[in-house]
Amino acid sequence: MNTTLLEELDVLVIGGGFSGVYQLDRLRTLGYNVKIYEAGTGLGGVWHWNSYPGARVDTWAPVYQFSREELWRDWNWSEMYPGRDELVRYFEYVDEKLDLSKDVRYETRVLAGRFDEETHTWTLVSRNERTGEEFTTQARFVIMCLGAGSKPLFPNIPGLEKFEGDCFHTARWPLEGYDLAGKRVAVIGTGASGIQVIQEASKVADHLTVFQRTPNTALPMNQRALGEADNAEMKKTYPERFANRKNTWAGFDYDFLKENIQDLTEERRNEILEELWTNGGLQPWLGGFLNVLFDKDDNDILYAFWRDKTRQRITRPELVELLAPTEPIHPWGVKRVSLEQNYFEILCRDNVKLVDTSANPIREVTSDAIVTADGTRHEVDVIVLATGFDSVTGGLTAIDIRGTRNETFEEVFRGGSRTALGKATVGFPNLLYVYGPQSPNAFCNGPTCAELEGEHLIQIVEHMRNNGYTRIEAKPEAQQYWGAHIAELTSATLFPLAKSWYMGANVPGKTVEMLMYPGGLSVYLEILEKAAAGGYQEQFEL
Ligand code: N01
Repeated sequence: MNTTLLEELDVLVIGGGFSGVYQLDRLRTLGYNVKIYEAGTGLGGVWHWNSYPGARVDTWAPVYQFSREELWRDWNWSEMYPGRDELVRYFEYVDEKLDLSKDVRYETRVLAGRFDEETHTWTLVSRNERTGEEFTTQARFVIMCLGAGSKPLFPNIPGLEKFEGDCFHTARWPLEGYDLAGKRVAVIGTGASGIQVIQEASKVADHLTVFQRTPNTALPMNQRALGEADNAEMKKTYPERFANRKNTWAGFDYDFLKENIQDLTEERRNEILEELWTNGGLQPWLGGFLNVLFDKDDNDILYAFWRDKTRQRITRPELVELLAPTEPIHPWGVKRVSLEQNYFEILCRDNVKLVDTSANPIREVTSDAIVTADGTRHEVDVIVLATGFDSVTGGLTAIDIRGTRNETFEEVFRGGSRTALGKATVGFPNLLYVYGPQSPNAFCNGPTCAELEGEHLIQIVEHMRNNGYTRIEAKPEAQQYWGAHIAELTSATLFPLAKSWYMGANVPGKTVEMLMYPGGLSVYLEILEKAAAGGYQEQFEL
């Protein structure tokens, strides 16, 4: 830590997405000396980095924004599911309204941190990404606002480095843009990012080869353009939508239905499902039947409904079993459900070829082709790696932060993530998470958690200040309880039956475990409230 001390802060917030912005604004208003360090050149978090063609949000606009009236009163959305560029503009608008940038250090990547037991402060080393210069910061608190997808996952495919064309991960797409027009494009991966980039690439590419390992049980987005009148109408509903979020499982303006799918007649069940499909978006999932996530028979009913609806759209017979198999590969809805716009029709186009890598894996990449196990050479100009992230924990384990036991997160999380309440980890005093491991995280709409969970974090910091405490650390017994509680909740669900990033199963060598708190946002908030009422004595050493 022999670099120049640049500044001393009460709070250092790492990451400038929804969570980081909320923390900066609120803490600053409360009189803390606080800054965001952000590796990118702008605010927005994933929306800054994921600039691939077609990137857009799967949450509908009314609840994909901050709830403060001052921020939504004059802001109009142009689409129900806004695209990445519009979301970047939204962050610029919020920045201007709240005058955030004066307290943000952009292009600043935090590399390392050490805790001083005498002063109860963190000393952190950061690098200016443009100049390469490194400097030191001291902060009483470090608040991690790293999101679920800050560390891209690059596949370990032999020869990938020998490819002489262009190759981009969706989360590291050139910010200045890249034109796929007229090119032979390969997309590896069919998750949320893959689907979106495939949809756009198919419109302009000379030829598109899609490498699919697992079919995506995607739902129709039902995108629609929004005019001024639509926005004016929507704004009348915002206060109620925002107020409802805290009572829901996933932080949306709707929640699971009360009925069990099996208790309904086939006619009634289909009526409800048809209505959910018409509403579009994620409603058939997070506004549908909760039991589907617990009961295999219930799940099979929903899968069959999805399969039959989807099959009607697949015009190439040889693709039917690959895209919407007779039997599900995994239960429906326990791997992230994506939203699509004509995705299934697009895969049937003449300029698109689907390669099933579960049966015919990628063997290697050469200078100009992707070669599959059967020896076929798929010659391409561009490879798009839509292969996802080392999700939820990847941001933390990438930083050389060592706590009181001189261990990094990479070391501490080797056997699985460990936190008390999804807020802090033993051995890392004064380091707190919003949207961290073992919190609702990816099970919660981002802006909702940024505000509602974020507010609890601010309460913790306020509790410290009001009581003159200078050190807070997770208690080992609280951490053990929280991990066991999450494991117990998870074991009652069907989530372990999918090889998904929710379970850390997408990263070779990563412990397979539920990375989020799966009890739902409303219950999580109640638990945090109870902890606050008890002065956090059970959860933290103060
Ligand atoms: O990543 P993913 P993502 N060889 O992990 C495949 C959010 N998000 O970037 O399923 C071959 O979901 C992998 O195959 P399989 C959202 O929460 C939101 O798409 O593991 N294939 C899979 O198909 C989302 O869930 C939005 O068998 C390989 C794909 O790559 C999360 O981010 C938009 C492979 C990875 O899918 C992550 O989504 C975008 C290999 N070696 C993202 N490695 C919106 O809100 C991986 N795959 C719209």
